[in-house]
Amino acid sequence: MSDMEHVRNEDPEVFKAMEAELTRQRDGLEMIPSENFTSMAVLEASGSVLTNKYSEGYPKKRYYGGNEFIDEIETLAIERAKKLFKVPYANVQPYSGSPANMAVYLAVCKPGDTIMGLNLSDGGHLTHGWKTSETGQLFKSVPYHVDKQGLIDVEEVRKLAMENKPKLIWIGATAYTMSLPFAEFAKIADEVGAYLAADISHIAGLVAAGVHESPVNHVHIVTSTTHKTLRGPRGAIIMVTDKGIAKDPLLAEKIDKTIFPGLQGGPHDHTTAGIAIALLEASKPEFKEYCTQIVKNSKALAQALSAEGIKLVSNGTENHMLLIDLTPFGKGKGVFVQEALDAAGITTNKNTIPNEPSSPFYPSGIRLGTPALTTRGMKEEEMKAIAKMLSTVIKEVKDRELPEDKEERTAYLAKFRQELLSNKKVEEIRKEVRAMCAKFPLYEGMEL
Ligand code: DSN
Repeated sequence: MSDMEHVRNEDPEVFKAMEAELTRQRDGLEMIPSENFTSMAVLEASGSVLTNKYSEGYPKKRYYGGNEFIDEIETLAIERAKKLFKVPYANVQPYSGSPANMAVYLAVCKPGDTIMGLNLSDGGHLTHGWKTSETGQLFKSVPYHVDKQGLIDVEEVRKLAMENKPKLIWIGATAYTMSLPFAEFAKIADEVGAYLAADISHIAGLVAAGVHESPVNHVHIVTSTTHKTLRGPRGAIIMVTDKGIAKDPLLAEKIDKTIFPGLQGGPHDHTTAGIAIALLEASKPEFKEYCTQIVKNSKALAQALSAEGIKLVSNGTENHMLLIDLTPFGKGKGVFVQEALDAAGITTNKNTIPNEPSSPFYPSGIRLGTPALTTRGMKEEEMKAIAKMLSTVIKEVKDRELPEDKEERTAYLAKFRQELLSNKKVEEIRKEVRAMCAKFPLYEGMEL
């Protein structure tokens, strides 16, 4: 019997795409560092009857009846988050990372206030004040950068903070491979009287497992998505630390009010249940082993790629992520490498690099990570083999040049994609990828 027999019977079109997506996840190497595979328990909760309920409000303070079991679930999620991250307060209702971060702004800033975050092409996130995000338009954004070694330039942060006296400083990243300097940022934020918020979306699992330093003793607020290294469903958490409550005893209350009724309506209770389960899973000794292996894999991959002559931003990694710098081959090569790797069954994403010489749509880097591969059980041995595959594909397309003219670009890329379909080297790597994936089954027994 299919696990999705009702979808199959009622909507064959959606079913077909779902089936193809399961096959894609099973047969390929998932190397986008912000993606992962949840446990079956998280998956079951996410697709459960909890999606039927309205629960506006918070446990025991709802605007709808019939919430006694939802209250139990949300309370479990909150208590588990507090225990795992050692914080006095958690809100598990944000729909995802961007609304969670927006709630932080609205709880501690007024439109027009100055804020600071890591510049996008230096590895920062859109919601940390980038100009095309509302966060860069509603607030006066002063971005900070990485230095020549690719490390966050703490001296620049200090200088900019002294000059601009921000209300809020973000520490966190989406494309940063080194450990985050929470203590240094805390000194700066305290000196200028700013709120310090850590967005640990990428490293939440590593923090929970003690594999990356926790920001909790240094910052006032912590935000995180729940679906990356934490292996939960697609959602987010906002936490306030003791330091945050000491700065403003009403901070937790303000954040609750900003999430609901300020920004959101009914929480996604099926997601809340998935978050509760993921937090329980993350408190187990196996999760510590898992996160330790993520970083070992990442380091093994970095070492093997460097041995293949592939340049990495900051020359390596201290977390789950690597950022390949393709500029030794020219600028804007990320699109060719991402497309060619896709054709080979290796999913990554093109990404800007510090001092990006091209543009965010045609950037010069490739971002990759090991959380999803590690979930499948892959170890250092596989990382060495994958480094060779990556290097072969990169070298196969490194001489491609993007036409300057926009229309020519589109036509050139369409032709490039077509050519990839009959590229022998890419085809060989595709076979190797399939063979490796077959040794590390994903969602065994799940039938669509
Ligand atoms: N889109 C996420 C990532 O890939 O890092 C961040 O929001």
